[in-house]
Amino acid sequence: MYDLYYWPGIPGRGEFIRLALEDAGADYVDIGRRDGAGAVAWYLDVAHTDAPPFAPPYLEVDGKVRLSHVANILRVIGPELHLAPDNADGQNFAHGLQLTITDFVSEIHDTHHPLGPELYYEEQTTVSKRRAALFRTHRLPKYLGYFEDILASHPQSPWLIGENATTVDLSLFQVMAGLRYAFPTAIEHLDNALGHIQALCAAVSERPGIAAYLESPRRQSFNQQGVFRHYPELDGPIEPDNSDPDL
Ligand SMILES: N[C@@H](CCC(=O)N[C@@H](CS)C(=O)NCC(=O)O)C(=O)O
Repeated sequence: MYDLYYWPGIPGRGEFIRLALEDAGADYVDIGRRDGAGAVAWYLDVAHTDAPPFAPPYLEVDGKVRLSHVANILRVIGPELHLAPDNADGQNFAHGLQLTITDFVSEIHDTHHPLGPELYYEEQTTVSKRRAALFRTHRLPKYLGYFEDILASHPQSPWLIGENATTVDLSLFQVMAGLRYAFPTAIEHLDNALGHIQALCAAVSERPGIAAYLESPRRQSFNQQGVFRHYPELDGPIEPDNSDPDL
C-alpha cells in the first residue's frame, strides 16, 4: 500500500514516517533501502513526474498519490493508521504540533550546519559552536518545555492529545532519541524537568509495533550523516552562552 522514498543509510526525517507505518503494522516498502538513492532521486526530477517533491521523505499511497513533507504525509496517513484524533479540532492541533516538530528538527539540523548544507561541518565548525551553545541554552529548553507543559496539563493521559497515541507522540519519541544521541550532556541537564516526556517515550517504546520495530534490523542507528549528529564540541550543559559574540 505504501512506498516510502527516503535516502538510504540514515534514519533521518524518513524515520518519522517509518515509526507511524511500523506502529500500525502497515504494508510498506522502504524504496531507498531496497533500491538505493537513485530510486529516491528519480521522482525529484520534474521530467519524471508532474508532481515532483522538493526533497525526501515522500510517500506513495497505492502507487497513485504522492505526498511530500513529514507533517503533510502524517496528516494524511495518521487517520488511516488510527494514529490521529477522531475530530477536526484535534487533527488541526496535531498538525500544528507536527509542524512545530518540523521547525524543531530544522533548528537541530542547523546546529551542525548553520551556514547551510553546501558546506561540510568541518568548514563551519566555529559558527556551529556558537549556534549550538545558543540552541542548548534557549531553543532546546523552550521547545521541550512546550511539549512538557502540554503533557503536564492532562496527567491522566501519557499522550499529547486525548486518550490515544497519535503520530505526534511517535515523532516526539524520535526527537528525544535523536537529542539523546546528539546532545547527551544537555539532555541529562534537562532530564529532571522532562518527566512527562520521559513517560511518553517509555509508553511509545512499549507499543507492540514499535517494540518489535526497535528490535528489528529495519531500525537504523543514528550516525554522522543524518539530522541528529553527535559532535562533542557542540554538546554541553545548559548554561548562559559565553561564546565569542563576534563568531
Ligand atoms: N520540510 C521537509 C524537509 C525535507 C528535507 O529537508 N529533506 C532532506 C533530507 S532529511 C533533503 O534531502 N533535503 C534536500 C534539500 O533541502 O535540498 C520535511 O519535513 O519533510
